[in-house]
Amino acid sequence: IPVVEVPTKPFAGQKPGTSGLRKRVPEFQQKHYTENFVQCILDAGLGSKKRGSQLVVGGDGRFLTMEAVNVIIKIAAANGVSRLIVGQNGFLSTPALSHLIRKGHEGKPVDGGVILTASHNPGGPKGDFGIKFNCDNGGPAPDHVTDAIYTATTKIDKYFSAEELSCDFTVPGRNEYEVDKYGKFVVDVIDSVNDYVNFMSTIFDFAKIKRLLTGELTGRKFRVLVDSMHGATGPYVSTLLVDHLGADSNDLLRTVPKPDFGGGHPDPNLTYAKTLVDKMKGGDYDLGAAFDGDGDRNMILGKESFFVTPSDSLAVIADNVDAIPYFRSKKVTGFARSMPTAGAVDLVAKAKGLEVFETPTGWKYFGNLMDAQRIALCGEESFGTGSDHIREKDGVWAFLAWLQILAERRESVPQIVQAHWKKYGRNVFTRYDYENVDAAGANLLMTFLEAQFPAFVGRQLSANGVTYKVAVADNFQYKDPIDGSVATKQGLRLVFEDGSRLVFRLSGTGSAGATIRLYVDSYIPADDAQRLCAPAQDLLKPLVLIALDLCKMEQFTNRTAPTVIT
Ligand code: VG1
Ligand code: CO
Repeated sequence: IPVVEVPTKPFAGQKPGTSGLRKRVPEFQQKHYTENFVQCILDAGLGSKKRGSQLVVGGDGRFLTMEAVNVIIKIAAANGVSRLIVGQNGFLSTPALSHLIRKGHEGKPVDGGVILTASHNPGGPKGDFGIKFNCDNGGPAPDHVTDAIYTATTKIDKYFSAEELSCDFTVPGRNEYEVDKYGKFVVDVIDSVNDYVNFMSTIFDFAKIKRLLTGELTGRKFRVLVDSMHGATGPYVSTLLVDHLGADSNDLLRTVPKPDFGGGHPDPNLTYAKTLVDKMKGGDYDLGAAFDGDGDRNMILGKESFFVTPSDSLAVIADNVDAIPYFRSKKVTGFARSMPTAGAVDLVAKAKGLEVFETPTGWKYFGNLMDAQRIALCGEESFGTGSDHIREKDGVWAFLAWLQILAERRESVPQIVQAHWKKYGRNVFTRYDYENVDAAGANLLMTFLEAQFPAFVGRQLSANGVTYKVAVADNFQYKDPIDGSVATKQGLRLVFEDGSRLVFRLSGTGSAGATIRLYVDSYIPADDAQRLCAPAQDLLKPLVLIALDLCKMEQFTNRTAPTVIT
């Protein structure tokens, strides 16, 4: 098969954001657009390891996946990559792909992976597509790598392609080709689900979870309701829950992955997973979960739709690590959370005498800490929870972790969470998202707010008769304790004297316009019986009002209400 050199020109804006390059599908469909980016991933992402490398390729099955896999196969072959491990039909959840990288292939290490997803963003012909490069540790490329990829996209003048190579990756099995210049090129098409399911069986005690679900453990069936939102988790969840754990397949919703997610917005939150929230309210189910498009996010609900904030979910898992066989078999050294995530896990770390780290938003910042074995468990308020079993957040893993804890404790979700608050106090959290606002207005809001920061410190701010005094006002900066790299401008942060916080950020995962995220959290001590279990929106109302007033939200965005409240 000949290798052809195709002349091309740079496209503006191929800059990876919080998690890969995400754009509208038509943008990716421009001639050479996808090819350019893939060539730059291979050159800048792999560097001197490109020739002879092995890569895993797959994604959440969204519109354009098949075309993109074809492009990757042809360009990889023409660049001297020796082998691609491709999920059948190009399908792999993000956590499953991370695992496949770490596992190695037929005894040889894998050098990285390409994930085709725009995660929680809608899909379809007018929706979003995305491409993300992961490194040989299984995790998203760190900033210096994505910066190098971006720089390459601004200079590219040609890419290489084995145009004539055609590979049917709908059928599992080995495909071998002879490529000019490089020789043998292999595409191994693998079952998308098996490896991940087997891996989960080594992390959790399936027999015990099964006894919980079937009722053997407590004398009463434990019912789960799971919403895969037509994203990547469906096949994994069906195999795990029905084939291995004895759940009823009728209790698994939207398990068939669809290129447009059935027209939905595959983001597992209270707004976009409302069907699940409503069904859980009936009280028939003990545990509810929803996952995003690529399967790395999770929302956890208890009976009657008791909402577990992701910040609390992380803390509860941290407090109960001993319930999970995987953690029992290793030394748990520390935990981490992203900066906007409420600090509930910090209190658990303190009680256990472990380290805790506060990182910028995005899973890539946890990688070094996990590789250095400083943390075993981490999470983000954006429905991301995971551990060092892989280097991505893992929705299905989080759900299994909850099941394992529930099997161990034999209490309900609300009982476990409320007991946690009574032990540690409660880190009440809410997030307001203003999606798709005008980008100019959003940028002005941030500039306007930051300009006032120096004057904020020491000031008293009040709303609804409650007053808070500003202790810190800054733009969050993070120095990686492992490699010393520094990430600046990671979010505007106001910390009050009582520890309450307001954080303002612009999203880095959108494809058009801007999304403003306002994060609010406050601590209620364990002995404040009156407020401990009150609704979060009531407890945080004064802080929200202060925040909206300070940033002049309505003036800058013309929005009187957020798109999503968590
Ligand atoms: C969002 C979340 C962040 C998460 C990222 C990727 O980023 O806030 O916590 O890591 O999405 O998640 P941003 O920049 O839009 O706030 V996923 O499931 O979309 O890969
Ligand atoms: Co995701």
